[in-house]
Amino acid sequence: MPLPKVDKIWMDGALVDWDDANVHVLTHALHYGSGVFEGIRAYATSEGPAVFRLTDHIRRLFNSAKIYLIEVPFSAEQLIEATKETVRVNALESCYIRPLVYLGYGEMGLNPLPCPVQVSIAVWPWGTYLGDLALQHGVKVKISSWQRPDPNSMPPAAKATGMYLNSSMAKVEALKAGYDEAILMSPQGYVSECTGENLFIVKDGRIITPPTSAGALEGITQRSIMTIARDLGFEHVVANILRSDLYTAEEAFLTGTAAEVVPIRSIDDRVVGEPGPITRKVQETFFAAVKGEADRYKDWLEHVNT
Ligand code: PPE
Repeated sequence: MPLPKVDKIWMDGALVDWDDANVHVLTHALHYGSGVFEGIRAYATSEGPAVFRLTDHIRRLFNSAKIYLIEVPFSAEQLIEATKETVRVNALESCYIRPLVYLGYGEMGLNPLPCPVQVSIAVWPWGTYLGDLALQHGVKVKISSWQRPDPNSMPPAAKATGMYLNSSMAKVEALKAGYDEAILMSPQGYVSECTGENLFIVKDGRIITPPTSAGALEGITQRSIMTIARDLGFEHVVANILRSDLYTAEEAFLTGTAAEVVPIRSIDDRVVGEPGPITRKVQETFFAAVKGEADRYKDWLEHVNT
């Protein structure tokens, strides 16, 4: 589906027209994947558009940059304000938000330190990432032949642009084999996560999600789901999961900003089935939270008009 255009994109401190938000072909990040980014969503609420956990996302962006020794030429407060401004000027009630910090044009070669650091924030309307049917009835997933990189090869904790070649290969492999999504394992043989989502299973009534040490990104949706699980009184734990645990899970779902909360209906053709009661309950609570319909989670919403 082509990207729906909006009016303005924030680039290095200024709002520019969508069609003018371009870079030179010798931009370092195009050649070496030297960038870090975030995926954030703003939702329509009764008090206008609100960005879900914006401060947490910007904090993770700075941590990703720190891991790669990229000095962001703006403060977190400036990027938070710039994000809100970009949503506001485009008059969007709800949207996806893509802040990107990347090494720009001016130097080539593998030493990134002399490169200029550039920052952009784009927003666009983005509906359900895996489709409406997926949200209701779940997706078919396949364990990938591709693994997540070892944390000493490429740190999965940093949301770096180059890292996503790994995810893309797993995604394409799964799609070509007739599945919707892939699960990647860690080099140590534990379940890591999906291509752009964290993974949860339910076993013996307990909600389990893998740790960062198994190659998963510290997901902000994942963390929100753990809080929701706690508040709903469900037993929940961050722990290593084996491939066989996936095959015998009572329920399974994936979480991410783009994907939101999506049930899994089968894993490598082992049927999990229609979404179970725990999946339904956390999914329903998550959607109430992001829309500002759950008082308990109002702190997660950062309104763009205030
Ligand atoms: N793991 C990976 C590898 C990942 O990329 C994401 C987000 C997550 C887990 C979930 O994290 P969080 O969004 O904080 O709950 N993936 C972003 C990019 C997806 C894309 O297609 O691009 C996202 O969901 O915005």
